[in-house]
Amino acid sequence: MTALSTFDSARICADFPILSREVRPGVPLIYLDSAATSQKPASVIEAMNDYYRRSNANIHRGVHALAEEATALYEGARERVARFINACSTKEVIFTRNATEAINLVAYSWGRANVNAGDAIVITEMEHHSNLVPWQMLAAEKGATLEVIPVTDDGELDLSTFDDILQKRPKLVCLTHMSNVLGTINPVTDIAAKAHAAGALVLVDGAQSVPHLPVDVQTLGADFLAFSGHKMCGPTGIGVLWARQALLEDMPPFLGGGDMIRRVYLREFKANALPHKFEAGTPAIAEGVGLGAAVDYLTGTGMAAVHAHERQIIAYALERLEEVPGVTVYGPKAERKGGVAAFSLAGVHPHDIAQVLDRDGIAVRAGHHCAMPLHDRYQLPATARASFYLYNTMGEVDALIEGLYKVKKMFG
Ligand code: C6P
Repeated sequence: MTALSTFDSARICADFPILSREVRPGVPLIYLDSAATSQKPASVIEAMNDYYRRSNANIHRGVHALAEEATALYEGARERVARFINACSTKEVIFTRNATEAINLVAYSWGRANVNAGDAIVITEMEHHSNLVPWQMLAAEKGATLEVIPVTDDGELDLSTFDDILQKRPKLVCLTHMSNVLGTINPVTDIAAKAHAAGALVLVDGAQSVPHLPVDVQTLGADFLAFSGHKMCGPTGIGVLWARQALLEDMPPFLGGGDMIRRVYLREFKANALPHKFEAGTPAIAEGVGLGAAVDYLTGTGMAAVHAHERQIIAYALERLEEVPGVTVYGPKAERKGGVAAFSLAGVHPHDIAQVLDRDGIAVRAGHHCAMPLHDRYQLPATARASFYLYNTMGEVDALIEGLYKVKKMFG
């Protein structure tokens, strides 16, 4: 493997102002923490800046010029997101605060209307807490049970038990498209086909997949897909729930208030049409505009190219990490995962690894990455994690490896 990529990383890097900063004088930033949140291109920052400088107004309410302009910008972002994931209609794109809120929306609205005592909900051992806790809360409230798909030693879903689990006729199967720790890309389409044949719906946590690979909801097989703007070059404070229109039509509203109603009487209300039925109150307008610009940026770059670049980076990163004595990388081989490498270094706490790397401006995350049950599975209190995106280079992988040799030297 050579340290070469076909991607024009220099051009991409130049689009992200933060990537040219020094963390401390003389120490340039090497940002390897995009699974936590991605950096933002200038076009996103400028779109939000322009919105506040030129068009700021509340949306869906006023008839004045600014209100119409702001509404068009926000709804234009919804159209971009719908195209990006190939949704059938903008009615299927609900803006939320983040992936977490999108999953909670399903748990509260669909879950409380459809899950009853004794029903089963399927989760997996590799889920982020956002795709565990809402189902734990729902199951506790309703007296439902949680069935768990385990994870193999190699960091893949162990589907040998799935047929038995489906015998219990679960109402819903919840799984991540890509693990934020192992990087595993799960075979969602196959799992969804089996789940549907057994009468279950499928919720996919796309927080780590939608930013990194082409995702087409018409072929994915999911019924619900949740993702966050801030991990896909967009701002914090905006996320997306995509769901099949027929499901959303049947679901009761989640939050009540302005904008989600068609008519309010003193003692009752009539809900608004989709997608507004699920968007109560003044939304994150500037953030919506920023997400629209982020989608334009990713579309312009090409999601297939982003994915291909990350495949090259992760293959090179795994090869180089494995060279370092004492390093263990968790998760499957490069061809079965996205750009995430969680690892440990024998005898060194992950927080110490992260702190020493930070001296050289290398940002990695250390901890349980909001996936405690997965860390329990491997009997690990924590891991260090390097995660890559379109702006990372092979040279940055080399810097990470050099940094790890320094960590080893320091901790003997
Ligand atoms: N993972 C990480 O460092 P929110 O916080 O709602 O934007 O995203 C939640 C979430 C859901 N699912 C997966 C697979 C995720 O990775 C995340 C966020 C970050 O891994 C922050 S904990």
